[in-house]
Amino acid sequence: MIETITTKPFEGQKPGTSGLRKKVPVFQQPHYAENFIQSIFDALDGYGGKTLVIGGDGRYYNTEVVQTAIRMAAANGFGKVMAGRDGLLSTPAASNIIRKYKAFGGIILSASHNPGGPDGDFGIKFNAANGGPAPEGLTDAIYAKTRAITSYRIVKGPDVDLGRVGSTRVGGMTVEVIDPVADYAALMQKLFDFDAIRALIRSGFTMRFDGMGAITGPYGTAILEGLLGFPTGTVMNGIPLPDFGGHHPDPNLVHAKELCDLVLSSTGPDFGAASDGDGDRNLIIGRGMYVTPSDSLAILAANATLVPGYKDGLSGIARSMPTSAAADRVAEKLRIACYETPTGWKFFGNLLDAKLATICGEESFGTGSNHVREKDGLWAVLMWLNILARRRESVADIVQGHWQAFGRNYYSRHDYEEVDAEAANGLMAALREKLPRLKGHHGIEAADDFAYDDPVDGSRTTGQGIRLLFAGGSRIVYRLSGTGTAGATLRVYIERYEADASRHDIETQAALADLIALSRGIAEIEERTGRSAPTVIT
Ligand code: VG1
Ligand code: CO
Repeated sequence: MIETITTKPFEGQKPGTSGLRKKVPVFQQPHYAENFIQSIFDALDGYGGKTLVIGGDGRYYNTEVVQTAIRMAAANGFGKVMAGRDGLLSTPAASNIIRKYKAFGGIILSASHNPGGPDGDFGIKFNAANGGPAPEGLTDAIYAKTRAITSYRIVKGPDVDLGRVGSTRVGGMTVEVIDPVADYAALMQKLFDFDAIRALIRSGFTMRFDGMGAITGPYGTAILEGLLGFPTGTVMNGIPLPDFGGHHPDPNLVHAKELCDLVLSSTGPDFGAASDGDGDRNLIIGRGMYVTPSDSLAILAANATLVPGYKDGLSGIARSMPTSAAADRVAEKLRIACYETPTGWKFFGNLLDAKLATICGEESFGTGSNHVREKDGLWAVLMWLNILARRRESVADIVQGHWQAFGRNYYSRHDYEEVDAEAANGLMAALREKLPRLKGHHGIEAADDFAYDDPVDGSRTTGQGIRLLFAGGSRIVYRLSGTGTAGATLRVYIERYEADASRHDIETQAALADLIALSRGIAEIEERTGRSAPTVIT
């Protein structure tokens, strides 16, 4: 039954910010997915007889790779696979299943916020027993295995019926097909005051949730409409589709435009939210008020004790380096630590495991807590709902009140997508070379290439983004994306702190105009990439 198939390494199977992401046709090459999955197993030890969780965001090619991964897990000696029905599991739900059932780890099939479909993107990542993305040491080991692989093991046989909850066997291994939503919904009910949110809804509070044709549709429908009682139709684009209905499942002002237009209008619902392809990102908007992810992190942290799951307070806050310093000000007031990590959720795992941080966030619409080891879109939505239910103020009032108390960190990210990779690398190299000479010019107080020393395991990660730090807390940060699949994406993060409440209502791009111009000039963006403006501004 077990076959050993001879294979040869593929170039470039190096995991990025969050797993291996490539175009679907790349993954469809014979042996391509198999090589990567075998390399994951080859980099691991001691999984014989243990449980592996498998699921994905339902994008095109999901089912095929779920079937392959199940048969390879059987051939490699796992004792059991737990798979979501129809091969579906949101990323935070998968993290929860791994933790709850003490699995050895999980394989999550997703390219997250990247578009799907036959010409879209696909991805594979491994999460460890703590439920979190493989740390760097492990992704490096997986990559090394992909470069040396000579064969993989797979059980031959018919496909597993993934359409029904229940148990079957593949080779010597048990396959348990589980409801993808139930355990996650149970966890949310433990953390949040559903009665308080129900009372808020009865008082006339309205919301819209955009599933973006991706994985959170079923979760949003079950929890928001089913358990909480929001009216049917509150969840839009709620059915997961292999191509996300043609949407780009990235919950931001550009790609969730329909929702944003609706909620930002004066007649819109009180509250709007969206999630991404695999359910780990969140967009939060109130009537007439878009909440930046950096502000959202700070506000959730400042109000966390209103929520049952966090009533005893936070041990610490962690944010990725490019995320604004709004959360730092909250941590300071709460007299707790604030950690600054490189981009990517894998860097939060150690802090959460060691109980150094309770809430974490990234400027890229990612927020989460110690309840799982991934960022969690619906969790953030429920945090907001619970806080709104307790405070009974509008989103706009809560945000403005927060700025008044802490000051406002004007913040924006400018993405230059799919630029020529050589030009982008040249731009970063030139910036790096310039670093020692920048101090003292344009008000720059310090300039460096961010490096992180993990306080738990002592590992050091270098080259995580060029930072220009100005007097008064302003910053410009440059880094190249590690999740794209075509060319290079240059991300420029711009931030300015404003303490004076009478200057908190300036339009963001206008408030940052000087720094934006400087960000383009110092890095010679137009000269080097031919781009006079970013493709996406969030
Ligand atoms: C982007 C974001 C980063 C996030 C990562 C994965 O990475 O900037 O903050 O953790 O996506 O999110 P990059 O390297 O392209 O900047 V997801 O929802 O795509 O798993
Ligand atoms: Co995602």
